[in-house]
Amino acid sequence: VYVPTREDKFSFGIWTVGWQGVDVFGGAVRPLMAADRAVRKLAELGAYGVNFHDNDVFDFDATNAERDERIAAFRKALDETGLVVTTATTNLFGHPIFKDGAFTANEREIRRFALAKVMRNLDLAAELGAKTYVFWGGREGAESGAAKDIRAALDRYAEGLNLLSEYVIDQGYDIRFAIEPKPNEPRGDILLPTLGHAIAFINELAHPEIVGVNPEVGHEEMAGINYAHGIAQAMWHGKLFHIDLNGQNGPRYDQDLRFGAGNARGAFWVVDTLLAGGYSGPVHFDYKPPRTEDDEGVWASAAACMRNYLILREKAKAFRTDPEVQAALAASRTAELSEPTLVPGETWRDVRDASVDVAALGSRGMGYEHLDQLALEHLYGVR
Ligand code: GLT
Ligand code: MN
Ligand code: MN
Repeated sequence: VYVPTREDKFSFGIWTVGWQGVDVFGGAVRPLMAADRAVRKLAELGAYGVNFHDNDVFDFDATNAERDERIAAFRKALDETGLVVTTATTNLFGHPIFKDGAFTANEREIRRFALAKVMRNLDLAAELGAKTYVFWGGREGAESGAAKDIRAALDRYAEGLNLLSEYVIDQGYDIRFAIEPKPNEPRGDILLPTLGHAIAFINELAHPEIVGVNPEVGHEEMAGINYAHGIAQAMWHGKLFHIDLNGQNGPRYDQDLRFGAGNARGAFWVVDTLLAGGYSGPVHFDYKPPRTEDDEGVWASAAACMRNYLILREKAKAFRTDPEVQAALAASRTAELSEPTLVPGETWRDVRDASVDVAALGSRGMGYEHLDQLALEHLYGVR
């Protein structure tokens, strides 16, 4: 049990297991990992797919020959393992040229360079079969007030995504975009800080139909937001194109813990929400094996992401099928929320003078404590 299969559609960013542990206070603790090694090891562990940045595969300043060689090795590993490239993205944050952003850099030449970099990797993404292309705008933001005209920056952000949408459409690529929100880090304040900001922004774009979101557990929790509620709303809008699952302990720096660590109770509701909403995209993990880990620890943590998802999936299903839970849900009138407030044919005239038993309804408890205790007992493993 809890052994991942390809049907579970687990995928990982190449940069996750490949993270060398460089942080603000210290250098690398692990050797460089080539993308093809990550692919082979992830396949062994039972993953289904991968996601990559252009520069996870080849260096920013690679010559064309070096680039081709790295891509060939990556492709060979994919072919030999059967791992699928579900998703791709662009590194628009690592190089000093992006220190003030990519699509929203004040300097126009940098914006033009960023667009070219994305288009080039969109070609590779399409070639490798990726269906989703992620935009995490980590450097699109500011540390101070006057540095960035936010409305102009949003104009440029939209201009960039509109141009890239047109590129994908003109090239006939079967690719959709997914914006990944984050409130801060590495910039002091990042544009499109939460799911809600991103969804509202998408509605202003020229091709909103091909743009959705890629919410990350930790990023929403850094903003103090309930991730399960967030993805439920994204699904309600038809915008949950992709997910970045990981773990986080409340509002602090981006921890990128393995999925199921950190806010474990939140993770239970995340899995429950994905099941309820019929999410069918890749179950993608974006985490960082802590700096304390050696190579063995890296693979232990990658395996744990998948195992924790499977454990929580079992628990969520057991919770939903438990007769006591079903009785508690009924006692809490949860199904009644799906009934429209008006019956067909009614108008505001029918409720304008509605009279209800205010005292009775006001004094009647909801029974949520009992219901939630049942959920916790499933999670704690005593039911
Ligand atoms: C970076 C970031 C992630 C994003 C990746 C996509 S890169 O590691 O921390 O949250 O998903 O660009
Ligand atoms: Mn993160
Ligand atoms: Mn992410």
